[in-house]
Amino acid sequence: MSPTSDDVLFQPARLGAIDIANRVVMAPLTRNRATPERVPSPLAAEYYGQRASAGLIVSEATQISPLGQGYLDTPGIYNDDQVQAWKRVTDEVHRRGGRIVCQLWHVGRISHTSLLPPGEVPVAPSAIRADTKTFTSDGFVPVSAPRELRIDEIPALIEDYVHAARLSIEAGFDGIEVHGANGYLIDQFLRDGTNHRTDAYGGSIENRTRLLWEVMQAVAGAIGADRCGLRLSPVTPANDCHDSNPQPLFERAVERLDPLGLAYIHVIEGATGGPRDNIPFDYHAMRAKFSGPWIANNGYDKAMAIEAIASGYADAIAFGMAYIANPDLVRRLREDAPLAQAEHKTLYGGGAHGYTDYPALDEAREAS
Ligand code: 8OZ
Repeated sequence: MSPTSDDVLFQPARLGAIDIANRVVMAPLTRNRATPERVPSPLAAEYYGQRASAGLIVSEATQISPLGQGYLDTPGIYNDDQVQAWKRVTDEVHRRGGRIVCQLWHVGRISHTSLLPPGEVPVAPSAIRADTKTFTSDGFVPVSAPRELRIDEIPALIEDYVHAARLSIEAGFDGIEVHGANGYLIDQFLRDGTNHRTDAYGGSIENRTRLLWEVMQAVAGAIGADRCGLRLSPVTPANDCHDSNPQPLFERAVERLDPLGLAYIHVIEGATGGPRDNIPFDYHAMRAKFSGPWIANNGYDKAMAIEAIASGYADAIAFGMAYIANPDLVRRLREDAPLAQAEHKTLYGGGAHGYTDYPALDEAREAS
């Protein structure tokens, strides 16, 4: 019996080595509730556990090294305390039948010296300061001027991704997702607005996609390509990043990765968290360059999600904002139940309120 069109969203699938129970993915969501030691919040196990009915959870962006941090109170995955804390999260998600990957993050130039080890400044493909702000202990401040990463520093940078990928597996994650989106370090290398290098990592599309390709090859070699995903955002204006010709750039980026056999590619369509049509881009042409699983994201509702999967374009759909206030989003989508709205002032930072206290449908009905 072939599934009815509604059912396609709730069918199991495989993303590389990761079996998912349905096609609803929880997108990575920065919540700024880590401890001052950059260890995930003690509440994180409950928060992610509440959302374990997602086919796959992508963790909040998690820095691969102290230099990869760009905001206050975001967690890392580069030391043992972090591994132990993440282990509690992955155990709880698995206990509740879910799957979770760790999103590996290096912010590059989107940082401030007050967040970095003493004497360090943010690193970037080129010494071009972003016209944006970040959140520090002094509130929102302009990001610091970055320095150009030297070519002889790139092997150690790649090693930081590998180390974080290995620690992710040690912490019980089902895999990793490299954060190649939203104007952070890898995206800064991809785009000609932020990458003015004249060495093997700048200039041509082959050169600008080199770091991404080397990182993906290295993490795949360390933990298995079928446990490695990647997130990209071809036309987002987030974090002051831009490219003169994104279509061939992103088509080549994914075509180059295709032979690796990655678990999936995850694409933010349009402006992250904003309009889907800010800049014209042919996502189907990009998708055609990659033969593995595809996750689409940004502003999808149930009907759009069903259409994207039923048409064969995507294998799963990631929901970000909806997951803040709807821990049981899968059930709500299945039953066409109303979606709760997230409270904006508790998105970033704070404690349980606005984090672990959004009720599931049954509790919400009992309370009303
Ligand atoms: C919101 C606030 C801070 C960081 C991203 C990791 O845009 C983020 C992020 C989102 O990918």
